[in-house]
Amino acid sequence: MALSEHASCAIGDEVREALAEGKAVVALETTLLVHGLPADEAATLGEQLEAVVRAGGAVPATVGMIDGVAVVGLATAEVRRLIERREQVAKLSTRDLGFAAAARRDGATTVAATISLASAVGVRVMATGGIGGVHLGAKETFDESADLVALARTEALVVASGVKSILDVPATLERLDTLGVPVAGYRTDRFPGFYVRDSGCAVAWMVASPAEAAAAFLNHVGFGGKGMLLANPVPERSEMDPAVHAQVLADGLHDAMEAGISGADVTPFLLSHFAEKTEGTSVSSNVALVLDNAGVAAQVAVAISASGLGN
Ligand code: PSU
Ligand code: MN
Repeated sequence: MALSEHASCAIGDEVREALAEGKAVVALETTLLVHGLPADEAATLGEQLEAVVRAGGAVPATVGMIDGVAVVGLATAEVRRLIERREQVAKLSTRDLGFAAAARRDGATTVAATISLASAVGVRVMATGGIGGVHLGAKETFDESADLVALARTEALVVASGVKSILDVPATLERLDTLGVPVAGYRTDRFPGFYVRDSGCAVAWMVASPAEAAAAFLNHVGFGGKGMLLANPVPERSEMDPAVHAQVLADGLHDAMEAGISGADVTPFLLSHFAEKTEGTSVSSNVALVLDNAGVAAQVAVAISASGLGN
């Protein structure tokens, strides 16, 4: 996708240089920092994520919107501004970009908006915690994250620990199948369940190394495919107790229903419920898994750029 002259998207200097030199770049989203985690954790995590990407040999490109300008490669101070002013910062999915730009808003980008912007400037690898998916009760509400269709139409390899456990995991996998988005387990044949390593669902494909992931993605794109999900489970030592997880989840879903929470507010509501009820354990597994995903994404981006077939 090329951006038209009406859409302004700025590229950070370091990202621009890296792209010109064919160096590996990894896109990072801001919704998880601004609307998914408590502010204290988020500020540190934003910087840690960039450091992990660099340690893996790639250049980080954190994506968001500042005063209506979409930016691929935000400066540290800009990421901080989004985190600090979170109340005024919009959660931007693909449908929101144009309106937020016209209104000169500050915005944090979801996976959908992040891959759309990143791929438009030539960055195809992205890391996050968990992608959005089909919500429980979607049969009545039709609540399915735009992340899924964005993956279907955007050339992007997203490294994530599955989808948040607060979603309907089997339905999400069915939708990805329908949309032609391959899901590969990174060194596992189980689909991860975000805070836990096994969601109870299997994956069709498994890769054992960053090079294998890169080869699968490049071949997928070669056959006309677009997005791909590389599912990397939370590191073992940071996994949440699966029994605690199941209980907190059931309570949270009940509370959300009672409070009449719907649409884009469901994810932030349940994530903060988890943080509160597990006294931060969910936050530390969330942080650990996102960092691990950033490291894997950097290695895959390096393997893709080494292939000479672009970023
Ligand atoms: N993963 C997290 N925390 C988050 C999200 C993902 O660990 O806050 C965000 C991502 O930005 C994802 C979005 O794209 O939630 C999905 O929101 P929705 O279901 O409204 O599309
Ligand atoms: Mn939704």
